[in-house]
Order: sequence, then C-alpha cells, then structure tokens
Amino acid sequence: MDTKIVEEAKQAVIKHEMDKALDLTKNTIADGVNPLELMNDAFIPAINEVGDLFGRGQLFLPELVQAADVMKAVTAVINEALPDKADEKAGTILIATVKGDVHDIGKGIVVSMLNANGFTVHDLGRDVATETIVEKAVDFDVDVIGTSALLTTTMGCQKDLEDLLKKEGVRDKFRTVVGGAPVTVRWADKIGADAYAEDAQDAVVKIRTLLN
Ligand code: B1M
Repeated sequence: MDTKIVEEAKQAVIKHEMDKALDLTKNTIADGVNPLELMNDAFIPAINEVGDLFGRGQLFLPELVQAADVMKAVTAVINEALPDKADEKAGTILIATVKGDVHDIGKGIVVSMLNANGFTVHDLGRDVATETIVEKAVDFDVDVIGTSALLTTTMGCQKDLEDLLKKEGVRDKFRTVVGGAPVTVRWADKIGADAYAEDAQDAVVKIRTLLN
C-alpha cells in the first residue's frame, strides 16, 4: 500500500475529516486498490492510533466519537465495494457486540471479511442482549455465534452467552467465537468458547477450522 495513502487515511481519521476520508476511500478503490487492503493497511492502523492518543489523554471523547463516525462511514463504503459472495454452503454466522457495549467498528470489519469470504452473516448490531443472541441464533439456525466485546466490563457477557446456551439446552447446536481488544485465548478457554479470533482475518481462519 502506498505510504502516502496510509498517511492521508491516518490524518483524515485522527482529524475526523469526513469528506477527505470518504473521497480518499472512493478514489483509492476506483484506482484499483483492494478495499480490504485499504482497510487493513490504512484505516485500522489509523483508528488504532486514535485509540492510543485517547488512551494517552491527547484526544478527548468528542474527537474520539467523531473519528469513530469517520471510521464507520469509511467501513460502509468499503463494504459496498466488496463483491457479494454469500454462499450458504460456506456457513452461516450470527454476530453481535455484547450488551452494554457500543463499540462496533471492529465487528463491522469482521463482518466485511466474513462476507468477502462467502459466509452468510446475520449482524445483530451492538449492545445486544444475551437472550436476543440466543433467540436469533436458534431462529436463523446459524452454524456459528460470534461476539465482540471491547470493554473489560462487558466481556463477561461472552460467558453469560455460554451459560445461557447451556441452560437452554442448545449449546451443542452452535460453535462460538469470541473477539475484541480485551479478549484473549485464555479468556475463551476459561469461559468455554470454541475459539478466539484476534482480528478479522483470524476470524475467517478460526471459523473455517470450526466448520471443517
Ligand atoms: Co471506547 N474504549 N469507550 N469508544 N474506544 C476503548 C475500547 C478503550 C480501550 C479506550 C481507552 O481507554 N484507551 C476503553 C476501554 C477500557 C477498558 O475497558 N479496559 C474505552 C472506553 C473506556 C470507552 C467509554 C467507557 C468512554 C467513556 O464514555 N468514558 C465508552 C463506552 C461506551 C460503551 O460501549 N458503553 C466508549 C465509547 C467509545 C466511542 C462511542 C466513542 C467509540 C466507539 C464507536 C463505535 O464503535 N461505533 C470508541 C472507540 C472508537 C474506542 C477505541 C479508540 C477504538 C476501538 C476500535 O474501533 N478499534 C478503543 C481504543 C482501542 O481499542 N485501542 C476504545 C479499531 C478496531 C478495528 O479494533 O475493535 O479491537 P477492535 O476490533 C478488532 C479486533 O479486536 C477483532 O477484530 C477487529 C478487526 O481487526 N475483533 C474480533 C473485534 N471483535 C471481534 C469479534 C470476532 C473476532 C474478532 O469474532 C466474533
């Protein structure tokens, strides 16, 4: 990826310049750059830098919110540019950000990557109650349930999901995958999830492995 594009993407997200970010995305894709490469090499490092600046107190919440809005808009454009490869046989995934958690940029990227790899994805959105996740997984008869948690205070919902699936007697019907910045393989093992995925590409690999 051209370092100029990477730097421009970073600046557009950090300075929450919506129009610049959207123009850059559309023009870069029109120039033939793979949309997923643009996401992985330019925009994900950009939002991660925003997170670091916020963590160090060099950006404040209103700026973080605006940078996140830019990221969401860019993700939508990238999603639209991806070919629809949905193939029932590849597998059906239900995905949600857990209750009490509104972070959905990472989940959106995971959804893009799953779609681009042929999976059929039911995205329930963010701040989704554990009961809803179980109910919809049964309704849609999915193969895999994936949950995203970005806060140490909400990752416990991933354990609640394992408990509720057992309580409802449907744990064996599904494979579960957990992800999100504070989530680790140790956490996945501890709560009894079937897999942990570090990022969107890893989610594709882990889900493929589970379904094989
Ligand atoms: Co918030 N936030 N935030 N935030 N925010 C974090 C997570 C935080 C680490 C920032 C910090 O303090 N340094 C911190 C959490 C601390 C903690 O719990 N230990 C934090 C906080 C404290 C908060 C608030 C409490 C702030 C406040 O109000 N005082 C508040 C909470 C709101 C709530 O949820 N109830 C809050 C709010 C927000 C915004 C709304 C402003 C915005 C979110 C907007 C949105 O998502 N629509 C936001 C953002 C943007 C962040 C940071 C800066 C960036 C998150 C992000 O999008 N990263 C974040 C700092 C950070 O993570 N460095 C932070 C980019 C994204 C590509 O990565 O989401 O990790 P990530 O997803 C990756 C992988 O984790 C993985 O793949 C993705 C792609 O590679 N993955 C999966 C994720 N889900 C997966 C699921 C899978 C598989 C892989 O399978 C199912």
